[in-house]
Amino acid sequence: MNKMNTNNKVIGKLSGVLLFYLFALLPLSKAQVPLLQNVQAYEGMSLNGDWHYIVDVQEEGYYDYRMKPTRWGFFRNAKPQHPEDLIEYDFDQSPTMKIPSDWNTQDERLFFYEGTVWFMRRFQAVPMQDYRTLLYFGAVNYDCHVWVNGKKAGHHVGGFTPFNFDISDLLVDGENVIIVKVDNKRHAEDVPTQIFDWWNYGGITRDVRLVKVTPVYLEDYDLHVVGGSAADAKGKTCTLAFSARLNKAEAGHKVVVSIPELKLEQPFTTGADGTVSGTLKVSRKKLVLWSPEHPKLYDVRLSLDTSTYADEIGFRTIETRDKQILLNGQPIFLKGISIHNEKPNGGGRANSAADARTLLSWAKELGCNFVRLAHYPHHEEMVREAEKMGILVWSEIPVYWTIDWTNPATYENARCQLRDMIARDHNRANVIIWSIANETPHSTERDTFLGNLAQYARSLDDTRLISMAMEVTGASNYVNRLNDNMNKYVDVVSFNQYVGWYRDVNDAPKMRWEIPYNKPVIISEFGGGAKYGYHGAKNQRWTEEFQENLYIQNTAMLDKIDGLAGTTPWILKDFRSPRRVLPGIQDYYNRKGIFSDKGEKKKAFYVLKQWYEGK
Ligand code: GCB
Repeated sequence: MNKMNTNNKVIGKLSGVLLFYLFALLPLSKAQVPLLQNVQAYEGMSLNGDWHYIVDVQEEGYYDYRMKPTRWGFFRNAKPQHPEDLIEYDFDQSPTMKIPSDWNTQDERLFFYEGTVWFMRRFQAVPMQDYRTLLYFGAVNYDCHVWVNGKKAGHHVGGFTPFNFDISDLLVDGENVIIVKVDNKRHAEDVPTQIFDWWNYGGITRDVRLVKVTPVYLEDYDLHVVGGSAADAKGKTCTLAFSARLNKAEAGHKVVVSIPELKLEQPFTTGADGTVSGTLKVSRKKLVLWSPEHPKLYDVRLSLDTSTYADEIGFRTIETRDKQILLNGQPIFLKGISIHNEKPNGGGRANSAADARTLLSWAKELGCNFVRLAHYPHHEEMVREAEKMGILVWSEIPVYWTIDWTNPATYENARCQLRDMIARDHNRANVIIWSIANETPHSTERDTFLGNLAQYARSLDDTRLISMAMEVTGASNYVNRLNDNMNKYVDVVSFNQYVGWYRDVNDAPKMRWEIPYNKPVIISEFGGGAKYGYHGAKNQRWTEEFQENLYIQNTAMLDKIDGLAGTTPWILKDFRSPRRVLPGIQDYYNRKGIFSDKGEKKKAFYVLKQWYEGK
């Protein structure tokens, strides 16, 4: 090869890189639209099923050389047009994976993989003049780019919240191709950041759907019972507050909300900003409130102009009074358990209503009326199934440990995850707590970041409680004092403590807890590890007896905490974590479950169950 040729090659390569960067920087699409409320109510088409995939360790698929030799980016789904054409990929010849799923448990080569995988599937579409089409993803972990027929539909960051793109203008009559590039590499500025104690399951982990909407549609609505009116037993009438927002700021659209069982129906007309709000009155005697004992849901119909959509909505109030949590005006002790969104039998991301039912039925068997869905928003079915089963929910965003507090992009990322968690679930009666963080080391920067997040959460939803899992610092050896500047932002002070695991179990009887705030207290984590079926003395680490004794000591200790309003021990079942490497015991599982990864009960289960029976 002479010098000239070499230079040409370099120039060719440089312009390829330039094209790539231009491509990456240009805002090619503004198709992401605010999350559609209650997507399940809409007609559409599931895109779950077999998707072809290509593992792309070096981000080759992003390069898009428009010169010979042709090296088309994967998002074009290019095919050789002539015998001499060089295209070095082929989705149709690549293997398939079931979606939704995590790639780590679908292909054993990808068990530890963190990087990029490209997915492709085809579907048939007919153009619908009077409708628009949204492409909805329940969640994709972590960073994803989406193309429809070679054109960019959008980009989304964050592994656990839903998002939708309006792809109407990208569709063609007949066969269409969707390509999704998913990258789950960790970065210091991400949410969560680089180190976390759960498996970084990559992929299109939740449902994918095409959703048919009218050009003007109900982007969001909210219906809830107004605080005091339901909680006050003497009141004769309850007030239901209703609000809704269209996707367009258009006046004169008719929105009707009706609850046939209560014989309620009320029309509203949108103002120039495309919103409506108002109240409905219902007799207090007639309204059955949602509670764990009676998880009553009403069929609710919402119509916009000539289309009607169905939802099921429960009504309850949640508030605090001094150190108590009041559900429907009555004090409640939250008998909870923390849960990761992992499949009940073995590992892998849980991704169905059936998974949710199994996990929640274990919590029920334990006597729970509450679950902490840690450390990120779980599958929507976890919340919906829990609502049907009478289980209250703490829902959380993955602001976990040491986030990049001073980075504006990190804050924006956390803010969007919080926004979309609330957007998805704010009509679910069982969700009572939005949690904004877990175990975040104190600093002024962290206080600013979290203070802003807390205020933002409250501005979106002031009908629920705000909390976060804090850390307690030892004032002396046996005195633990909660001293967190975030106390003024939260309604419930919650903290994690690991007496018996990260410190000696014999300390438990001597421990004192000082919580100098007049707010209810939730112990958001306590626990320790045990390998199911491993038995021995109670001072032998990893035995079921060790964990059992830890639960006996801890429950006795926690009973002495003034204002204790609930606990969510760590954790329902053993879960996969790359931090947990001890061979023969952990084998990449965090063993703090009171169930094994396969659903077998450990001895600690019975201690907790008995404690909850007494509550
Ligand atoms: C914690 C974390 C949780 C961990 C747990 C543990 O404090 O919040 O994510 O898994 O401790 O097992 O150490």
